[in-house]
Amino acid sequence: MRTPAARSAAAPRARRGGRPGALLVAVLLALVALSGCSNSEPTLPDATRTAGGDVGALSTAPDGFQEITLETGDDYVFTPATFTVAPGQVRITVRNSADQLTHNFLFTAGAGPAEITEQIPILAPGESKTIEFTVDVPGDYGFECSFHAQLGQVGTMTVSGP
Ligand SMILES: [Cu+2]
Repeated sequence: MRTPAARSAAAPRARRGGRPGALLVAVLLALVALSGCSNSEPTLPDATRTAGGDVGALSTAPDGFQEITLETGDDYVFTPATFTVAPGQVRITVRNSADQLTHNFLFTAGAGPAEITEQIPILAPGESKTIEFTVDVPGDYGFECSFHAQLGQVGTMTVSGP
């Protein structure tokens, strides 16, 4: 905690050598680390995520697939956690920008009006994987990281009506 970098980051206006500032940073970091366990709402902690320009934006590829990229990291959140597609072909890419946490991506069994069995069984830190499927039945399809669903790493894909 006494490295020059830590001191300058902690307290540009250091009080008596910056130690109180460093402590405050340590407490804040601990709170950020704990928030995934105590908070079941999959909200996005802004400070921990650098939003890539393509994340969360639904587009239609030349081959007709609706495409969207989700991101996850060293927390228990998918970004975005909710999105909407039209009935048809869907291509979902999940990017794990974490340094530490391994995630996965699957549609929660029995949670949607129809079954979607395509999944990403394992997504290591730094990996990006893509699944493709066709969905016809409108409604809400719950998805999750099965490793961290208990910690709130869940979301919903809505298929709009015709
Ligand atoms: Cu996870």
